[in-house]
Amino acid sequence: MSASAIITVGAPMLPDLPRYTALLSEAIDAAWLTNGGVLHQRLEMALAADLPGRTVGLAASGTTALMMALQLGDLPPGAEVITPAISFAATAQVIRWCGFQPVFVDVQPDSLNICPDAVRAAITPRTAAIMPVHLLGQPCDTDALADIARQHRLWLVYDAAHAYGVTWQGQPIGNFGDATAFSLHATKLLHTGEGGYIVTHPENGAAMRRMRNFGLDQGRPVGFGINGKLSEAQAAMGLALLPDLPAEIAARRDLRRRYDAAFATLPDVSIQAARAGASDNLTYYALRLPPARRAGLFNALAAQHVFARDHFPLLCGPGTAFPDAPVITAAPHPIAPARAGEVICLPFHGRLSAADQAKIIQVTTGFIKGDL
Ligand code: T4K
Repeated sequence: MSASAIITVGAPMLPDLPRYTALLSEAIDAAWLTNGGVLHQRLEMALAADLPGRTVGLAASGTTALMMALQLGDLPPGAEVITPAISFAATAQVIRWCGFQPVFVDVQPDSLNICPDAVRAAITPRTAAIMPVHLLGQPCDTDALADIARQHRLWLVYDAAHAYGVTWQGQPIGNFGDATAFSLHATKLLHTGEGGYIVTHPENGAAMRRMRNFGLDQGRPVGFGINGKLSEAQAAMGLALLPDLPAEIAARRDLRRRYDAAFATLPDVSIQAARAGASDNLTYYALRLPPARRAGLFNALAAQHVFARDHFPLLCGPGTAFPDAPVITAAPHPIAPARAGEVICLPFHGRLSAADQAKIIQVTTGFIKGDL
């Protein structure tokens, strides 16, 4: 089978090579490769342009961005951090790497985002922060979470790894909470290969910049830090891609429209669509169907060399990195364990051809209708 016969779930935007190499040449000519060079500054300014009133800080990855966003809260060692039971592995691992205790709570059945009632049920005297995830780019219940954080004096840091470009209630998604961490990994809509960024209040800006550079201030270690810096080569990738972003967005909107039209009336299948008040997530295209059917669909697609994915499992319980942690819920029974098995992400990227999408639609509808 040739490589071109394989249809992958994602494919990164690729830069125009002359534009990319011209940017790389700037760094090489300046003999300045990292530690806040001019390309880094330019990309930071470009990202900040959509976020007036907030400070933006690039980071080496979405994971380091999330670590720093959490550490900016100055939480006591061993503090409990409440987070949803469904996400990518990084969310809970960040909490553990920072020396805190993840407390997994239930999700809402429609969005699979953290359930505010479950958050309330999980609060103890040791709780110091809430780390919700805008899963699949769908905004969380930000008003309820802000109320809880205010009432209990908790640090509210959003994992927005999937939410580049998303708006909610007319505002950029980075405007919510004390800090928000985005991923700029190659699998995301806008990317720098590896990379990420933090959005926070301007008063946290100096601490954030110090933290990502080993806690140094004028060369002296005055605070807690890490090497969380994004290099000039990474910044060059982001800058080179920005002019092509509108075309990538337009292509993904077309793909989404065609998928939605094909799947709208299928029995037993729901489209993980944007919440009312939110813009479309253009990072992933996800369907939900009963777990046993989902496994069958994975196999039916794989038989045709189409590789769908489920990146967002249950993070706690047997067989996970947190085997003894329960899912705390305010419902009679936890929702997350059953619902985590429902999501399937279909191939979704700007170079997916109409013919390949037609094949994915044909296999999916054929399987659901029982023709395959
Ligand atoms: N929080 C949440 C909720 C997250 O989902 C993530 C990351 C993070 C935090 C942490 O952000 P980062 O530290 O990663 O910035 C991917 C990504 O590595 C990861 O960023 C992402 N979430 C996660 C959901 O997915 P894999 O293991 O699925 O990637 P991989 O290599 O299987 O690639 C996926 C598809 O993309 C394949 O079809 C192949 C294609 N691909 C991939 C790469 C890297 C390409 O065609 N070219 C490429 O260069 O993890």
